[in-house]
Amino acid sequence: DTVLAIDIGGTKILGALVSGAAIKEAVDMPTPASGDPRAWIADLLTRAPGWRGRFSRVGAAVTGIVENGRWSALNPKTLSIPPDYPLTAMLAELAGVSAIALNDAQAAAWGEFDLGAGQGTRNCVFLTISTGIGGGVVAEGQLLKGMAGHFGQFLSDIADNTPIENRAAGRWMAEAARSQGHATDARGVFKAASEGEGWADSIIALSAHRIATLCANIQLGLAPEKIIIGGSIGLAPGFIARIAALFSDLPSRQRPTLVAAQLGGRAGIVGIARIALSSEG
Ligand code: ADP
Ligand code: BMX
Repeated sequence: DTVLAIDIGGTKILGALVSGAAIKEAVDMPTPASGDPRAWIADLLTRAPGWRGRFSRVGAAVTGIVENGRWSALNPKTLSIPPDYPLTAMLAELAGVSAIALNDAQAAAWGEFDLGAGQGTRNCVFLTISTGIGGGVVAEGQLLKGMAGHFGQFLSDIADNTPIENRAAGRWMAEAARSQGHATDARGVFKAASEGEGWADSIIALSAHRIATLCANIQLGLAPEKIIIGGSIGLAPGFIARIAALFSDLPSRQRPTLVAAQLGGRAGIVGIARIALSSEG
């Protein structure tokens, strides 16, 4: 059975035909900053004209929260979504088959648990370091859904009401660069750091420090066997090692084990396709 799998992030949208664990074909486009998600998906499908009739279900892994098929943003800075958006109904109508949808990091957690770096564990956490920071939890072999795992929304102080992702993820890196007179995105910050720019290295160091703190706290809360790191920033060369280096003073039983997502940027696509075909889908 083949699934049309779609991953809508704050920066990019991926579409793929997935059969089992195999991605047969894939297309991508930047995520529009505003407008109707229906037009985004219609645009994506025009980039894959030969796909119609080749899939039996649609599965969407999306940034934000999905409840009863309706989609909303928790943090509109990561992606602004029309409130209470009827996502599965729109997908089913455009694709002509039934649709399911789940949070992007939850879907990716399942993909990695089932077919990637989480294989062989019973308890693992997936963290995407991307436009924002998303999380998914597999506990005793079960994926936790709903609000569970929204680690990017962790607050350092209830009074200032600012989620950690607004001080560590891709959108923040671009803002931090701009505030120092460098008009670039997070990718540009990594490039500048690799060329020896101290301002860029400082931004990455601060992000790594905050994410290390987050991981240490996740370890205390859930004791996962592994914390699997994905997202384009999480998977940027050297970033995981930089976070892990900050754990050296922790007692060994409190120290997180960080590993890179084996499915890379495709964890969400693969995970949602598996879920779409499973009985619970
Ligand atoms: P999404 O948030 O849409 O799921 P990504 O996982 O690609 O997408 O994360 C997007 C963020 O990653 C953006 O802030 C972008 O600037 C940054 N980024 C993209 N490519 C790279 C790269 N090669 N190195 C570092 N950062 C990157
Ligand atoms: C935010 C939140 C999460 C999402 C995470 C990663 C929104 C729109 N999104 O914390 O639901 O999992 O970002 O999203 O509130 P990404 O776009 O960075 O992959």
